[in-house]
Amino acid sequence: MTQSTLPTFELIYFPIHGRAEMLRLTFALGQAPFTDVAVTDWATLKPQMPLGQLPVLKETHGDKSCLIPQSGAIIRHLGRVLNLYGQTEIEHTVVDYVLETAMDWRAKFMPVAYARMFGTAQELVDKYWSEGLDHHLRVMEKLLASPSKSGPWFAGESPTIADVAVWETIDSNLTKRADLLDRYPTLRAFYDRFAAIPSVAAHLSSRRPSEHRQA
Ligand SMILES: N[C@@H](CCC(=O)N[C@@H](CS)C(=O)NCC(=O)O)C(=O)O
Repeated sequence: MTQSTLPTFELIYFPIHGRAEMLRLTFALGQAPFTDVAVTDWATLKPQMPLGQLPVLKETHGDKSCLIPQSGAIIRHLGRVLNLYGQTEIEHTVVDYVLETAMDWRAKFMPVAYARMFGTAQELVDKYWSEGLDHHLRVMEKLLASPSKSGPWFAGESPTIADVAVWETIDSNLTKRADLLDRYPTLRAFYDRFAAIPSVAAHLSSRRPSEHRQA
């Protein structure tokens, strides 16, 4: 879709990075305007949401709107609509498996990031920082260097939603371990290259700070 044929987007979420920051970054990468709806009265809104959870994307075409739940479905939908899902069948598939790998990492990081809220045992938190994190970074470095694809991005010559998911997961981890990329120069270059994309840089310079520091 061209910019002029895009629907209107409202991204409904709490006023934190959480599960929505990947989606905000996707809009930034795709240079697509959207309204960032910061929910404060959740008790009232919850029953109106398809699954009683957030994030939800409200997409409006003329007088018709639909509500899309599930962050994984939303990022893939935006990937297709904004042409950030690779160009060939194999690139679509690479995007899928890199995205899934980033989500696996994120699932391991969340109980660490929100340790107090999750009641995560200190032993598990320590294990993540001493072993788990390096495992995920090595996996990502390997995927980025994969000989079966060309180009500097995870799925080829252009950045996709896979790059968004990996970048945001690295970024969330960086809020707690600022030196984590010191031993991963390829990932450091990827992180800096993505952050320097002008529309992404514009989002980064104006976004709300991450909640992970205070978690
Ligand atoms: N699998 C869902 C999980 C959504 C989810 O757990 N949302 C949380 C916030 S991150 C939520 O809405 N919590 C409030 C509630 O369940 O009432 C997704 O990825 O969107």
